[in-house]
Amino acid sequence: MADLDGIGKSIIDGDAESAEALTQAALKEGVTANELLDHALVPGMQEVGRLFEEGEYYLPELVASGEAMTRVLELIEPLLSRGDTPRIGKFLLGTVKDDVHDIGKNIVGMMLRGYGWEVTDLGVDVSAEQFVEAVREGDYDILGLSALLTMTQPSVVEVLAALEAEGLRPKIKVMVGGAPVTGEWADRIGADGYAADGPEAARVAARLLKKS
Ligand code: B12
Repeated sequence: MADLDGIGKSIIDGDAESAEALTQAALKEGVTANELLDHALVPGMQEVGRLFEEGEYYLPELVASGEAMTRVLELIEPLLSRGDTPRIGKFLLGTVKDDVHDIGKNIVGMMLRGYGWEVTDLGVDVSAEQFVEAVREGDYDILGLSALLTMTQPSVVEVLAALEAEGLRPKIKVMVGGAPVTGEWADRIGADGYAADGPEAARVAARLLKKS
């Protein structure tokens, strides 16, 4: 029996080695990458967030859990991003300025690749100017902006304003996501779409592509 609870606990404990070993064992037993995400990894990270919020965890624990999660995501990435799927569109992705959270963004990117999107990931702490430059240079269908801090939500608005100012807004659909982001907020700032997780991101992206 795959030890999904054990994997979640290793993430919570920030024990990358145990998380990797248990994940490898689970994959050998036929557990799918999506099962791992839904039943071990994402709940584990949510618990880390709760412990941090309640003052039981501090930054070093957050960092260790983040690293354990990143190592496991690297292991399951090839399973999520199947290379043989036909390309359905081009997706530009990044975490906004002053924000270095990338776990959720990376999951969204992997899932979109799995659903057949060609994904270009600009990384973290990406400025509005960098997004604008990439949109101008490439022929992307959708831009996905990730923000995990209430403090960096204004950076999302800045990207939209910069695209507008450069006359590029009609060229691309914009999707937003991240823990503090809601569908209501996405509507309010004039984004085209919002999604709470990877599978929803793939559904919304497919819908937006049809509209464009
Ligand atoms: C891990 C973590 C870190 C790690 C990040 C490691 C990494 N490589 O990403 C480190 C240690 C670096 C970190 C630092 C900080 N963090 Co932090 N962090 C977290 C934590 C615990 C988990 C985030 C995570 O990975 N979740 C798991 C993934 C799967 O979920 P997700 O990110 O939400 O992504 C999903 C969806 O949101 C969505 N999605 C995400 N992006 C996108 C994009 C698009 C386009 C779409 C469609 C969807 C989408 O799909 C994803 C997949 O399901 C959260 C707690 C939480 N509840 O989120 C705090 C949290 C986000 N951090 C917080 C804080 C305060 C900080 C620091 C300021 C702490 C400090 N004092 O320094 C710094 C800020 C650093 C910076 N400038 O960015 C606060 C933010 C509070 C707020 N409302 O602003 C939180 C909420 C913790 C808390 N409860 O207080 N953090």
